[in-house]
Amino acid sequence: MENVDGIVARALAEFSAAQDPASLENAKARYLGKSGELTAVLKSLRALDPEARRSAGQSINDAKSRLEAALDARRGALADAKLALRLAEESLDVTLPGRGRGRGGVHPVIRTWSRVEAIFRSIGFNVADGPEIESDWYNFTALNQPENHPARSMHDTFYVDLNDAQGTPLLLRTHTSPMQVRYARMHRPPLKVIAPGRTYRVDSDATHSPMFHQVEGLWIDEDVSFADLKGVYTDFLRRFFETEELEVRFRPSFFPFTEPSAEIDMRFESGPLEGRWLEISGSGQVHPSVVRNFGLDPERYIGFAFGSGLERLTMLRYGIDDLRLFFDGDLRFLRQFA
Ligand code: 2NL
Repeated sequence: MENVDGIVARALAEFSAAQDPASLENAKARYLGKSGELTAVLKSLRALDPEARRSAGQSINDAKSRLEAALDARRGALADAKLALRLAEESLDVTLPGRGRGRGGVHPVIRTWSRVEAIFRSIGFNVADGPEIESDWYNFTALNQPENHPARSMHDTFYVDLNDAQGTPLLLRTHTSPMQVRYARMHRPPLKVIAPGRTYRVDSDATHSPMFHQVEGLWIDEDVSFADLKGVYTDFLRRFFETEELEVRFRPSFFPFTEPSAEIDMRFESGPLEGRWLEISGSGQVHPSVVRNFGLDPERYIGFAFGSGLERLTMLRYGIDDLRLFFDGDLRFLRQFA
């Protein structure tokens, strides 16, 4: 039947012209579908006599098989082409050099923090860590700073729009002392602890940042004296700055939580800062009321505390002259410590 050969020829041409599976399946429907051309021819056989119908049916079934085979081949070819395209597009050049990972560095203030911890641990101090959001009792009241104390003013302290379970205001701690109060109330003497950490005050200029780092130290026992404070702190400074050529002096001062109180000054006997007295820490004998707030009898227990700025220690150790460098995030500065 010449008719069938013509249909087969057109179908094969359309199959190989199909560029994607959808057009291929559409082409298939036009020839082999319910109302496809070949299907129509098959239906027309009903009009023929049995003899003619058999031979015509045979050739149509052969034609169908050829078309099915061609379809399968074309489906496979399209799938292969699609895969080849994807492989080409998504190919990886495994010989390219890696992008690498940027190496981080430890911030200079955090370096100081670690050094301070290591030095104090080595002479038997524990390290305490606690909340940066504090109640005003731990931050002020327990430290002998009563309700009308100026340090409690909104101008000096960041208050949080929340109260604690007792209804007293919460605030960002202005020093790490509240942690030492917590520690003292949780442990029995001898108390020998430092509390390094972030602290906050409403203050921002060339020499003050609203967030800064402090380390406080506390040693309480039955017979801890100012001589111990001087010994411990001098040893700390000499080890921190890695020099024995360092002098320390105490100057009378005032803090609400210590009595007597002293400013600690230090002086290098050599180097670029040679001979200049530098203020390095506040300190004093812990006030009897504060010892009582530790839950201890001030007639029996006595000791000292000090508070030093980690930024200040870092600036002196590395010769940094501007506090703001610590907080700008300038990599040209930070990389020098990586
Ligand atoms: C300063 C002053 C100081 C303390 C901190 C302290 C802590 C407790 C009890 C008593 Cl729990 N005192 N800390 C004492 C004296 C001075 O720091 O201006 N530092 C930069």
